[in-house]
Amino acid sequence: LSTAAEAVAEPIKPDISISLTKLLIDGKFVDAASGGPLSDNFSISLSLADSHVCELERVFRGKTFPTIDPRTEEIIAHVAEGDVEDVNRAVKAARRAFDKGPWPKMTPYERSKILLRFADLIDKHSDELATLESLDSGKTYQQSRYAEIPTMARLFRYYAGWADKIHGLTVPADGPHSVQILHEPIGVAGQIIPWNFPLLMFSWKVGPALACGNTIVLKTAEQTPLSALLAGKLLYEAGLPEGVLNIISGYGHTAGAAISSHMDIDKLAFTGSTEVGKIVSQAAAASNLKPVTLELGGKSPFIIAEDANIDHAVEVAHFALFFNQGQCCCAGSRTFVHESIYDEFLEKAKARALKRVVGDPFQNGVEQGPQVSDEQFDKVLGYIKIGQEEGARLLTGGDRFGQKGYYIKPTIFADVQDGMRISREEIFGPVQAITKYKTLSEVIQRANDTTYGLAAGVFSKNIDTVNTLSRALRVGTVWVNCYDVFDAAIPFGGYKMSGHGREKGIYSLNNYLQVKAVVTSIKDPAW
Ligand code: TXE
Repeated sequence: LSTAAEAVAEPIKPDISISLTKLLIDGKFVDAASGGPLSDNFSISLSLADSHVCELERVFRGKTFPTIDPRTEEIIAHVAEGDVEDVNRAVKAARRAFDKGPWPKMTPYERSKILLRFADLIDKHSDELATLESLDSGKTYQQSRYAEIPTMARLFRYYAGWADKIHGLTVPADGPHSVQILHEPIGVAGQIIPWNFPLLMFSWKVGPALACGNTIVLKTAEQTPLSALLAGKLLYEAGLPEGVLNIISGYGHTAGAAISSHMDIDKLAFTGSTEVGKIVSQAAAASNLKPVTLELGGKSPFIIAEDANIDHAVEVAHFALFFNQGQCCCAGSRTFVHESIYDEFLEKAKARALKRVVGDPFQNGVEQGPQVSDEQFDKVLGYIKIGQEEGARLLTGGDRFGQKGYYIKPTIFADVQDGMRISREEIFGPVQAITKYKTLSEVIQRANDTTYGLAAGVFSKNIDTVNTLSRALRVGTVWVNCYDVFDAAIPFGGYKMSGHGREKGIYSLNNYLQVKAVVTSIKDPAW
């Protein structure tokens, strides 16, 4: 395995057949509503070849769209394409499942048991889930199978634990009143997720919503529709009542817009670009003012102080940026290195990037697969060009890797200036931007000089440096001498234009609960 070209010339054939491609509405897999039904004997009467029948079925039985293997640029499968009418069907099912139950009215213990059974099924089907995840997104199979799928199961066990521990308060109010504060599920949740972590984003959103007793209409990203359909099937196998979770594959401007503007959806949770975050917020406000939580982009600083262990810092800074092909909202995409260690850091960072193994994500030992899509591939290469034109120093990489597939060489720019676009805008690819700083107050000011505020990394052994930075940085997560440590119990979310609200942990429950005050007059306060 020396080049991606070699790997892609003979891409590894994962051992899976794609059987789930329809929309999951009301507990059943169904075609998209668009297009008329094809009469059962239509193909027979015309004596068409099989391939033509398939083609006609696509045209007449309901809209579909292709999902692409980013290793080969070829179609993996045609997937039902949900649109407004399908979202309406899904909302109707979710509404009924919420209003009539049994889900919100079930005992919390029963809900908890279903989530636990689901976690067991995730473990049981982890090979299949990981294969679909990697095939559709291009992330390495090792990462899917041994990090993300176990984390998914862990998240559902965490939320199963919450299901029977959500309760309100009693308040000692003035006057002869008994006051109960009830925490109730919010209703039908609309959830729109991206393609960089399809199953983890599914889990961060579906886990708390179900634990709190809500029903859901979830739209997956058009680039990665496959794995969530299997997850949905497994949830129903675990005992989820019909209609509680509905999954719509489809595009943002159609199905996504229908969700964010729906009058009968009570809450919207979105992860994606800041640009679309604004659009869905406007749609939510303009329709029924549904509350919105947003997890958007970032331009996270990774600060390496003069006393840091350089080898460790190089490795973690590399991981912070290149993990998942650089497609992480919290990627450490502005690396600030103290001037006293700058040259040594650059040399070692370059050596590490050159060692990074790029290739077929199903090959053992590969660290970096292809970008998810042609659009992202073009976007990242576009930013590499911009960086060169702006005068940043290209240390390594800078080009595609191989001739086929959306592979990009691990790329490093040094001497990046704060005003450059590669220092201000989200690249979302394997492009590390390194810059030099002198003083703590200078780096605090520069690190905070961004419209984003998702995360930061701090590398230092000096407790004063660590305390000063971790308090001064205007971000939702600070990782100190580590990066990308995710745990079900740790809240995640952004300051500024990285969004609002928190996912995971106890804070995520608030997104899916209403607070009701019940004030009861006490007839005889004499006691
Ligand atoms: O995001 P979009 P894209 C950033 C990253 C990336 C850029 C563009 O910088 O390069 O965004 O990626 C749905 N109404 N992030 O174009 O469009 C869409 O179908 C309702 C950061 O893929 O925001 C998908 O399900 N929904 C991010 C989801 O929004 C709409 C992860 C995200 O897609 C919609 C992904 C509309 N009008 C990209 N338009 C992160 N925070 O992790 C699109 N969608």
